Amino acid sequence: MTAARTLALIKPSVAANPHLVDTVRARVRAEGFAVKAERVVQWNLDDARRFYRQHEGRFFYKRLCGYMASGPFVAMILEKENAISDWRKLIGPTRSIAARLESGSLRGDMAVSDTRNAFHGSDSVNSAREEIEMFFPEESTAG
Ligand code: YYY
Ligand code: MG
Repeated sequence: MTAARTLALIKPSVAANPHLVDTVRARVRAEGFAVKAERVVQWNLDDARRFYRQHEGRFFYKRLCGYMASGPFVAMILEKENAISDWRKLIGPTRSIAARLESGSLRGDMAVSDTRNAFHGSDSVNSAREEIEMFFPEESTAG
């Protein structure tokens, strides 16, 4: 089976704590993902609005963008068979209460609210390609 790639973000509330970031990295490797690239990113509000433009108008949009621009976060390319769905399964549900019920999920352990939910994962092959290109243009596999 060919390895697939996804874009993972460790959002600012977790990225602020190096010990937590190390815990996440260890978990990522233990679950069989290879970290192909990693960088620290700081967004302004417009960067956040662009990335989450599909949610413009939703009740949580403003606080989501504020959160994502609140401090540095970690972007990673993760590689593994079924990387997209396996990473989303490992982080767990979007909503924090649901995540807490998924024992072992990273959001269950580290999300503090529906908005400050600690992690992002691409949701499709197309979004993974676009999001990887956005953060790691040198890693592009297009063409
Ligand atoms: O893909 P995922 O991050 O799990 O959820 P989305 O439905 O794409 O929402 C993006 C982002 O928006 C979510 O990670 C937190 C925030 N959000 C929120 O603050 N409150 C909600 N009820 C739903 C989503
Ligand atoms: Mg999403």
